[in-house]
Amino acid sequence: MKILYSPSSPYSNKVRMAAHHAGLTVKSVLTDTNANPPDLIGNNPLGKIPTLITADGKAIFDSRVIMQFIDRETKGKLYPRNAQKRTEVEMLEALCDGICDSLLAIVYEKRFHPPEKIHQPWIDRQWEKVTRALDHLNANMPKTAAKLHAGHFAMAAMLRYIELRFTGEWQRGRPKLKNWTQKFEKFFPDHAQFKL
Ligand SMILES: N[C@@H](CCC(=O)N[C@@H](CS)C(=O)NCC(=O)O)C(=O)O
Repeated sequence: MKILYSPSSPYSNKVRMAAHHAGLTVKSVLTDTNANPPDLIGNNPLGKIPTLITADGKAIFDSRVIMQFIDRETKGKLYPRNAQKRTEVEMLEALCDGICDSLLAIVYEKRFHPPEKIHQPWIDRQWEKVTRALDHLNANMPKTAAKLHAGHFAMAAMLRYIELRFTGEWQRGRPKLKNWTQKFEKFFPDHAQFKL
């Protein structure tokens, strides 16, 4: 089983940390999406990472589908069994992934356009979503203890990504969020393997 990934991809980071935590053995294969490698395009027409390829060659994407797959393969290591708690965890994951979607939209706007074509109102709109969502998270922090779940990995990956691309720009006024990574890392001792 392998995951096509890039170290700076937050969704890849989420699924790789989650697979490790759940005890699923998966090989990570460094993948440059810009080069459209056949292994990626042939398995995922969207050409996006993460893409998981099972031992019998079946492709699984996107990251939320991969997370559910890992959960089933490991008999429920990532999501709570209780329906209401499960929805809460899935919502936390969706929120953190959604923040990453907006951050990536900003990064790609700048990366793939010549300077005169960069549309600042689009960037501002995406950043508004990010700031609203971060404020919401800071006011509604998930309980974090030894039993980690999918939402924790999504949040850890998102915070690593925002710090990588928007260093020092998100912490002000959000002390709980700012201090959360330290707490998470205490319960996920192998975190250093997954630094962005
Ligand atoms: N919703 C997808 C998003 C995946 C995604 O956008 N991945 C980025 C890297 S972080 C990518 O592959 N970008 C290359 C491209 O869009 O061509 C998921 O959760 O897996």
